[in-house]
Amino acid sequence: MVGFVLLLFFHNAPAQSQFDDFLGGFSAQLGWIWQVPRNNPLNSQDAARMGFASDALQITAQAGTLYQNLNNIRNLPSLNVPVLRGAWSIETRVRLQRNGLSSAYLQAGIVVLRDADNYFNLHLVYLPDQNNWLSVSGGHEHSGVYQWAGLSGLVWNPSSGDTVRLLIRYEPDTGRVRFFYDREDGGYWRELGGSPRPLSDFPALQAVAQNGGQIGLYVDTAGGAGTPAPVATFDYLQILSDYHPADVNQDSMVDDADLLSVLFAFGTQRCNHPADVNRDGVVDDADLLQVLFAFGAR
Ligand SMILES: [Ca+2]
Ligand SMILES: [Ca+2]
Ligand SMILES: [Ca+2]
Repeated sequence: MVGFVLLLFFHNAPAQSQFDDFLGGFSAQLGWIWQVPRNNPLNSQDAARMGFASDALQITAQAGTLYQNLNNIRNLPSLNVPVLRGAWSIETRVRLQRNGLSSAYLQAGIVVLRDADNYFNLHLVYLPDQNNWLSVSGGHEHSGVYQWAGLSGLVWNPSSGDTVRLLIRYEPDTGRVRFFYDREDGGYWRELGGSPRPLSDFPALQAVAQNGGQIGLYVDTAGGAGTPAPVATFDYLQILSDYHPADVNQDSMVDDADLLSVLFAFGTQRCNHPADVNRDGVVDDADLLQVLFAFGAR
């Protein structure tokens, strides 16, 4: 019975997770990078203005942005991701302190990118036209042209909380992507106005989902200035995505171990056998071919 339950569990939740709690630094298991293609500098790291609290990544904001052709953002750490599969999701928790900054659309959150001119972001933002109160919104750039994503949350006084959780979640059955935030006021996850949306509404997000790319965290002063500088504090980043179907042993790589798994199970007829890559109830040469064709994929 236990085995049956476990089998069900693994069948229903074949998620490949990238999670970093920022426990005093970046997780060594994850390959964090600072490079942002088409940004100048390519390596965005400015070590003097980033660091770690006991369990959080802190970035002190400075001038520099991905906006339009400016492409000079600093301190944008990201993870390389392969194709996103199944009901993939991206989540973070961020606190944004405005400190001495002048009125500006100061923002911090998740950025999903192919390069500095093709990205999607979901962020916590101060609204200069609304007494610098906070809200949640999104934006995206396609071939260097920035647009508001048409997503909007409630507007609230930052004295009642300057921390949110942000969540992007794909629905494979509908092809739509949904956007949520939790401002930790007891209301839990709220869906943004303008959500859900077809993934194709956001070409850069769709490109990363279908071809792979980078998922990172950012803060942007949006042209504001003043001291002390704003600080963005990221508690964690979590990316969930299904494994490649040919990744039989679910170690995030299609390689000879998966080929051997298919060979050793060759001829087996059983429901939900992991080596039955094409899920037709038998492990045979069709599954072997799928592993071979996917060899090296993540
Ligand atoms: Ca740009
Ligand atoms: Ca594997
Ligand atoms: Ca099969």
